Amino acid sequence: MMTGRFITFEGGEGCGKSTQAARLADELRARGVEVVVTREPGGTRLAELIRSLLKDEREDPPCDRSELLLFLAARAQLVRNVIRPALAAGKWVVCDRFSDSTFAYQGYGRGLPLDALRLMNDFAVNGLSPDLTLLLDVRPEVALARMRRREEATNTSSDRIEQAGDGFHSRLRDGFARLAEAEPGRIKTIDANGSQDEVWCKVLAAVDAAFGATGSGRRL
Ligand code: Z5A
Repeated sequence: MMTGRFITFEGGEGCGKSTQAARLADELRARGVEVVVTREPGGTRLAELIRSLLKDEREDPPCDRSELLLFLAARAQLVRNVIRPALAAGKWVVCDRFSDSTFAYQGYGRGLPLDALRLMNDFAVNGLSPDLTLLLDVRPEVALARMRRREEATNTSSDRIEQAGDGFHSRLRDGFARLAEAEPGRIKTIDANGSQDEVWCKVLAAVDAAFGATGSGRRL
């Protein structure tokens, strides 16, 4: 059976994941690779509904444990209905956030126990792990400036999770760094403070180093 490749983008908000994920998908398609681009939470009808539940301002916001369960429910659905079928068909999947976001946000950020998160996440994904994770690391002030510019351009304001506060965001960045330290083979940290083109060069170099420049090689 053919198997595709599974690439995830991770990082704090405003790090440029969505921008770079779209660019990578375009590049891979130009190289003749069939690509599915998706995101978390979301990517299926049910998971997009869960996304709205999680992101919208609510009178009854989810507590930390129900927030976790909602993220995992969305992930289980995405893995079962989109990611595994695509990989089995030999397609490459590029996903904006995946399990590492749960460990960083709900674990390091919210303080839920990591051991429990790993067990529960493993149940949700049924053992699936990305072949390559690109962690886009930006200084908080750079990310904040990008988010402000976007809010001004789109006339929107920060959502519930984005408003979590400075302590949360520094725990988050530190958490992502620890995850990368623990799995240097899978998680590649990319300095994402520069321009979109500068970051893109680093993203492409990391993908080519992992899979070969044609896009068809195996992970080294
Ligand atoms: N979450 C969680 O808690 N647990 C989980 O398990 C999962 C998620 C899966 C999802 O929000 C939220 O859910 C997220 C984590 C939590 N929390 N927050 N907050 P989302 O999907 O709506 O948003 P996001 O994932 O945080 O992404 P984002 O805010 O849209 O940012 P991004 O995708 O990293 O960046 P971008 O959209 O590509 O770029 C942001 C802006 O900067 C945009 O205007 C770009 O044009 C601009 N940009 C991008 N790159 C650059 C460079 N290099 N220079 C200058 N400007 C740039």
